[in-house]
Amino acid sequence: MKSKENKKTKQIDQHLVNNADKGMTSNDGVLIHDNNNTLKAGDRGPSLLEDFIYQDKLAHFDRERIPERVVHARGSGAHGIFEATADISSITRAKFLQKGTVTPLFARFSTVAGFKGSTDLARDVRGFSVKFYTEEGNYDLVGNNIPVFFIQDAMQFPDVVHAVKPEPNNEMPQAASAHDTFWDFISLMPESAHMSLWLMSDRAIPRSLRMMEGFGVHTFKFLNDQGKATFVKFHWKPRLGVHSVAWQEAQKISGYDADFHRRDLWEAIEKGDFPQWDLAVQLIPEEDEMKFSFDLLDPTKIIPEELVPLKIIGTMTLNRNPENFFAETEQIAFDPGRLVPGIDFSNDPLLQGRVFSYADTQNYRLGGPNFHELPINRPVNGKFNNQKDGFGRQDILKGNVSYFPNSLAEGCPYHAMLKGEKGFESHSEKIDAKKIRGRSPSFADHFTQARLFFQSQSEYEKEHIINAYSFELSKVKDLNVRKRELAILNQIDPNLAKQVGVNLGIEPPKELDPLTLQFARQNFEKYPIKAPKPEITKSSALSMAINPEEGTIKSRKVAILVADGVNKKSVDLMRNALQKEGAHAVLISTHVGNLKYNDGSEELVQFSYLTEASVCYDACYTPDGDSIAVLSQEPDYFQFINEAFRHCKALAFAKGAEELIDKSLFNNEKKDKGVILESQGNMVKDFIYIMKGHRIWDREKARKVAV
Ligand code: HDE
Repeated sequence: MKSKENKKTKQIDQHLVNNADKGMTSNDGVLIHDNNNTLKAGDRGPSLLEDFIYQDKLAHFDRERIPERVVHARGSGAHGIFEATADISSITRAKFLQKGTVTPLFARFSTVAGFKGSTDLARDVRGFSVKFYTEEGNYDLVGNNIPVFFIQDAMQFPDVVHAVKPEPNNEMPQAASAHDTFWDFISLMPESAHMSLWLMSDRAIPRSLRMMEGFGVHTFKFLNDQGKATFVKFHWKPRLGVHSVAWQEAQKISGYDADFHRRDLWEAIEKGDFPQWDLAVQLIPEEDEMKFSFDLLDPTKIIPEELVPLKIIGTMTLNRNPENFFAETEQIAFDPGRLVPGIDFSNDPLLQGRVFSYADTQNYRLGGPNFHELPINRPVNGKFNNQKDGFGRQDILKGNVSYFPNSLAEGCPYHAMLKGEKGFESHSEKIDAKKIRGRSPSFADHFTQARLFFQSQSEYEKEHIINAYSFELSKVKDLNVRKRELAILNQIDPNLAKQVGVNLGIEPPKELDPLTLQFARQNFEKYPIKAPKPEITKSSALSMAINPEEGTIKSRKVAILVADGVNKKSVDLMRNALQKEGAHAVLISTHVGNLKYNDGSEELVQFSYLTEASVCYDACYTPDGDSIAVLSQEPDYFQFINEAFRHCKALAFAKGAEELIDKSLFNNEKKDKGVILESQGNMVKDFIYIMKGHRIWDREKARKVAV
């Protein structure tokens, strides 16, 4: 598709139903006279079995639910496009990746562990799935926001999922890894050490789905026209940068707005702040497969960007919200096992296992083999084969032929090879091996990259990781589990183990626990091994720390804290400046409805201190005016600014509002660089600059305020 026309949304639109001006009908199109009352034998008599209108309504209602996804049940999605921007024609023949091609897509972001109705702000991995509706069929890149995985072999997937999900006896806790079974499993599985560090980092509590990276995780293969393979890793880089919230904030957001991420994505698209990511690849020539100190096929390893730089090959833009959550976001069926020509699997044993599981789960979840025909799943180039029948079949196959070879239908649908066309072909890789049920010894180094990750973090990020392990392991009741995990942390970084140990009141064991060793030795004859020397010990790409000079406040939400009598000029000064930067100012007052300005004008306000909390905003500003007398008596106002301070956000105060700081819990912190006073410089400019740095994390270190 070269033009900007979106074939997918056009296809979807054919299925839209609009009830406007329509009389209500039964499912068979019969106009309904009364949809409030069942048919009865007299006013006070029993209901009659012949009431087909009632049965039609209730029978459908009784079947409204389908099984939620066994993992990644909670998700939010949107339509968009992908525009290929680089010439990689010598590397892959995939048409949608050829420079200038525009392809419609649907993206779904998810948490892993929680049920469908759980909070968005759980500490968790985020799914990052993209279905490209290409001219050569659907291609699904089903990734995560963390580039490595807990396990190396698909056989253990049900185990890791059972361990993290709510415990089977009491179904607790919901959407949380901070419990015994998860850490029991992790502490027996040293291969999960690397991913557990990412999970304990701020990556696991994103500020927004629009502000997280995505990774294909596995190594895949690109194939060119000649069938030559190149290994490839996929990365999605958000144009808005990679940002998190603070852990305490995450917990509070879960109470104030459990849909925080879903709402943020929805509102951004509605406002025209279309989220964008660049798609980047790391390309590794086939000959270099064995060149690294780690195995490319091991999904617990990254390829540091310093070893293989990223090459940007296109951009994804999400520009349309679904019309209907169930029909689109819920019924979309992702499957990393379906490829288009020019892309192939590697032999990563986790990826190989995924190839089976996804189609299998869709067959169950979506009720049979015709889920490909649901509008959201249909390829835009059509599907033509001899598969037929099954529950919910929609396509109506013409003619009497549904087999191949045939002559009665002139050999159609034909095989590409018979017409000299090129369809999907797998890489003709030579394999000469014995069948074994086991693991490659090259997968046995579990700590070097975990260490690389930890050592690449800034000081505040390390602190957050220490706090996260301390939080999670404190929630574990079994003391042996705590100790066993501490022994793993000690292998990664003694200082990490020591500090977590202080919080748990345990001295970190020097050696891995005998049980951990026993299970690891089931997979690796020699364990632990002497790790190969890593190419690097620090990688700046692994840290989320940012330089405000490179930051943006585009689409951020800033609370303007007002009350009746507020000075309009003082409000507009900030609001206009924020608007120029693409940020959104939101007025919060003591009541919703009309706000009275000092100049007599009025403005409709939709948010009050009763409904809003600072955790749902990126920064706050207090303009001056007669509102100050009101706010100085308003405990919820002080709660708002105290919390904003605690969560390391920028707070600006107009000159006449500065006195409010004296009543706050940070009244000694007027010199804090994130507390910006109009009387002391260029307030608007300084405020925006500080916001570009996302948070003033060093404020946290000093633990200057407790709320
Ligand atoms: Fe999945 N995974 N997974 N997974 N996964 C599912 O498919 C599975 C893995 C990922 O938005 C399920 O439709 C196995 C890695 C995402 O709809 C299921 C293994 C990565 C989503 C399944 C893995 C992922 C899923 C559940 C180990 C990152 C949500 C419902 C071999 C690269 C997709 C469903 C969406 C969903 C199986 C490991 C990402 C059961 C067996 C590694 C983003 O099929």
